[in-house]
Amino acid sequence: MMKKIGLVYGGKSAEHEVSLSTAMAVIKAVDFASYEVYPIYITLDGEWRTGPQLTAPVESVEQLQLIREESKPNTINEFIEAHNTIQFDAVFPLLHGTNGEDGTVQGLFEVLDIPYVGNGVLSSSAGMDKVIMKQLFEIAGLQQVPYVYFIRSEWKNTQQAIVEKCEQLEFPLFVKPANLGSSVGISKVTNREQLIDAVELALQYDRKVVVEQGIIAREIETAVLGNDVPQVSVAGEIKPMTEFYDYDSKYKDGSTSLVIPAELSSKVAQQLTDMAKRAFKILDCAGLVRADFFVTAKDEVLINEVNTMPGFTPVSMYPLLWKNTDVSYPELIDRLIQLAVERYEEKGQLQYNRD
Ligand code: G1L
Repeated sequence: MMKKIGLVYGGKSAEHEVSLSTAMAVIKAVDFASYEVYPIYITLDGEWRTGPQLTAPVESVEQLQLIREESKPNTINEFIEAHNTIQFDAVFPLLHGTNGEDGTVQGLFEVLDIPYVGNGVLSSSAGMDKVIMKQLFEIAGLQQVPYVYFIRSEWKNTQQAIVEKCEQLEFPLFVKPANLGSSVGISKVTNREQLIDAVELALQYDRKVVVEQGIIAREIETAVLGNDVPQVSVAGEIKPMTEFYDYDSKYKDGSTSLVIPAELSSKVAQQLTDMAKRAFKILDCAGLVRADFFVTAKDEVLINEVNTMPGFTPVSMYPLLWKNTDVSYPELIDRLIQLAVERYEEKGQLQYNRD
């Protein structure tokens, strides 16, 4: 039986273009003999546009930027109508940031009773808040870098005390808005004066700020795939390519290289696998997650964060880690769809009160 899948991409986000290229990559890889593929484009203005079934890969991204004769109000109806006629077996939320990976679009799919790929509402929103994530990791007994967090009103009322608490960590410190997937509003600081400026900047992006102790360590990542019994890939390393590697080169130039598999002792590799599974479990993840770690020169393993919607083109870390674990990109897509269907069916068997 042909499965019907919807790709939801675009979105009101700075990552609009990344989403489009990800949708292109998925379309290129998907087996058109097994799947009916339907495009669902969200414009930069937040308009939802559905297109006719795709029966072959598209030539260019422009073809994915579906156009409409006249603009309609309340366009989410178009998507709901499409589902009513098509009955998607699963939809892919290929979206970034607000309304994409923060759990809100997943909530829409829940309300509409549409099966979807990847993480649910809880893991998506918990994964978008760095502080909530750290607190859950703490409960799971996962080692991480020391940190301090606070909200805007606490900063206003007790700035001195917060600064002192931050200074109990070791400089350099990283100051980040708690609530963002991307790197805006993040600073590396080496003294009190910079710290105060950085906090003011971060508070422009979120009411909650986290200050983390900097660490000299290798950056190692693993890919997790599954639902109740997740599998973990080999580990990969993000290596700086220049000697003068710093915060800017990581986030701005892209001057890093990926080494897969990462060179690690079997003890560390085992620890990464175990920690990735525990992180997946404590966040109640589904489908997939990329788990990011620090490994120090003394082979201490600390969890940095998990990404519930990792980069997902064939040259992104997550798919590359699986490729090196003998799961090709098209197989990965099949597996994620299968996991979405399994999870939806299991949920359908639950009893709800007074329904
Ligand atoms: F649907 C999956 F598989 F769960 C999924 C969804 C979204 C995997 C990866 C992503 N990632 C992205 O959509 C993005 C980070 C490229 C957004 Cl622009």
